Amino acid sequence: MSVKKALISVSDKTGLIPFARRLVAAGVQIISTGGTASLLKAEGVPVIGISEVTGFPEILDGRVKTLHPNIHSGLLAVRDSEEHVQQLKDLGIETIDLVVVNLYPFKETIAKPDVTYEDAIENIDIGGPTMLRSAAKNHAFVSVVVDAADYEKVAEEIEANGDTTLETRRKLAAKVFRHTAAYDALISRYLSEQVGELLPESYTVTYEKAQDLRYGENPHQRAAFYREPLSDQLSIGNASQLQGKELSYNNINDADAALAIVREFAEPAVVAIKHSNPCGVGIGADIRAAYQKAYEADPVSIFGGIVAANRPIDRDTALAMKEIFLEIIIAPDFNEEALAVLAEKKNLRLLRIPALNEPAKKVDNLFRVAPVAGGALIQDFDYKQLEETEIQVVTDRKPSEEELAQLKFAWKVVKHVKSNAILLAKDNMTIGVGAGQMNRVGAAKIAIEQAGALASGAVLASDAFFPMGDTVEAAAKAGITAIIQPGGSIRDQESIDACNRAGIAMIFTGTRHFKH
Ligand code: 93A
Repeated sequence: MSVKKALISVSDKTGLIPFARRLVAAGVQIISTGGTASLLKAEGVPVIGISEVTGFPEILDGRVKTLHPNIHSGLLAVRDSEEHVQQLKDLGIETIDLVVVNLYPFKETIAKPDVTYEDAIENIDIGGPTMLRSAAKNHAFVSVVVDAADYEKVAEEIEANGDTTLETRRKLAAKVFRHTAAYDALISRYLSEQVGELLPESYTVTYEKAQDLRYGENPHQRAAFYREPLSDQLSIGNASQLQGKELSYNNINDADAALAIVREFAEPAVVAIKHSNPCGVGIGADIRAAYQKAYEADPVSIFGGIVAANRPIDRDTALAMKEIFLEIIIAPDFNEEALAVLAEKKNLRLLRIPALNEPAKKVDNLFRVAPVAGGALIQDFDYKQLEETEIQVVTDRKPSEEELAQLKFAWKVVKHVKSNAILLAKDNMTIGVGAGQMNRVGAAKIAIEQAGALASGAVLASDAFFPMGDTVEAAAKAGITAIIQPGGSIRDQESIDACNRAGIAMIFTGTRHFKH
């Protein structure tokens, strides 16, 4: 078998001309549709217009160009079936051996901020996927190229042997069905969203591979990083790496945790993460001051950590960061001097996410997917922020202005600590974090012990209510002066009484922030 006829119909014409020239030089005849044919002709590549093959004009503004039995019979005929070959002969239809198609840019269209519904619909390709699927089904005989990255290999094989190998055709066919499945997934998702069905009976998001990873959480686990096609700008999938080693699985997971926290803040903030929990968070008048707080919060745990900042990194901040071993620094930008300072640390990964400069927006159609064996749990991201009207003082004493500021700061961070979570804060920095404990008072003890002498005069945040009075008693003993928690336990009164006895001011938020 050899490739005699190719059908080329592409929206993205990148790299097409040199590829088409090589096909022609190898003796392949090219059939093509409107815009593609015009381009090929203009470049001096001989083409047969699609209408010559179909005997039918391209009609309905191009909605019907290739949807014709002459095309699909030419693609689907089993070449070693006498019956098929005879049928084609009787009808005067010729076989097509190679299909080169890429589709109307649906994803790019819906990504436009001012896209109209009509525009989106018009960019649903029907004829393209149909040809791709016909050719891919018949890959025993037909080659199908949907990705310009495959032009080179296909041209080489045709030049060398007159045809592609079966192995190549099988790979190309598999790629086609991945591609059309992802294309349809995006269309179904868009249309479902338009009618308010955000979690329909099947959840169809096709992730796109961003990179292979050397391994997963541990070296014996295989892993890759996939990107959500509609991911919001403020996500690790939209980071550009400026220097350093390749990102690992744990790096990406921790970077994601860092971004979730830093986006809570409008003021300059720095977050340090270890094992997906914050070990130090600080806010300040500028990014250097915020980093100092994040560092002093826990100068031991930040070692080998991942740091995210919501302001560009300047020279001073870079010099301070350079002092210790960090895995990653994430920021909206790094100025020239900062880059020069950090360049000395070859392995240190620098990630730029320009959107970190902007206040975080709630994205309605993106969900957090948590795998469980046999499926996935899908829920909203926890974007809930505390409203002034939700604050309810439940103790005799009201928090002072400074206590209230610290309570709000602590509340923004505790939400991102694995449950059960207790967090202590003072002077715009975290000073003790108790994460992932099976009982709440245990988390409090860890946070208090870490804070040491600093616990006295600090505030405490709890991600969920106190089931009994023991946590407040531990806090009182350590000298905590104010507490923020959701409230809602049947034994809330025990905790309130304990606060009143110790002169602690406590506020309820009415919102729980479990995170697992
Ligand atoms: O409107 S369509 O769904 N109807 C068709 O019959 C058809 N045939 C090819 N879209 C169709 N195509 C698509 O047109 C291809 O998938 C490709 O993306 C595009 C190329 O059009 P042109 O050659 O006119 O630039």
